[in-house]
Amino acid sequence: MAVERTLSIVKPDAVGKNVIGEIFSRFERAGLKIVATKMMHLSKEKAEGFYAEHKERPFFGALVSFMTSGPVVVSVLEGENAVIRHREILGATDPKKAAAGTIRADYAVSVDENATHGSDSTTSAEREINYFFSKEEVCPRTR
Ligand code: DAT
Ligand code: MG
Repeated sequence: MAVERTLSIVKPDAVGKNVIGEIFSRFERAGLKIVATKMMHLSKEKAEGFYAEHKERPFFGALVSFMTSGPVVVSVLEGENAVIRHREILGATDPKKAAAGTIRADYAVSVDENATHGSDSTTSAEREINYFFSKEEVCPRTR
């Protein structure tokens, strides 16, 4: 088992539902540690750059418009196998397919507005963490 870091986003729909703390609690109960976090309202350019891998997809415009519709909470989580464990807690991309008890099953209503983002690999995680956070903003636990 390896200690990993992953990027987590509470998307505008979940911030609007006022469940930031509930979502953080689920990460903490699973043993994932928040080592960086901030609230921000993404610009169109910032959202487009983050989702650049999807720019040819038909839903890209709607995705960018959703991600800029309200503030988000961007965090770095650290823990054993953090990338896959975080994605398990989020559930499937489409909330209709998400397992009971996952964040997307409980808080998302559609694939377009699905409450949360989680990096899909350690390679993506490194790019995504560096996209939002400077080295100084990530705070390893010292106690
Ligand atoms: P994930 O967020 O689970 O990593 P993804 O990387 O395939 O999923 O897609 C990024 C986001 O784009 C996803 O969270 C919601 C949106 N999306 C994906 N597929 C979609 C679809 N078929 N219709 C509308 N939005 C979609
Ligand atoms: Mg993805």
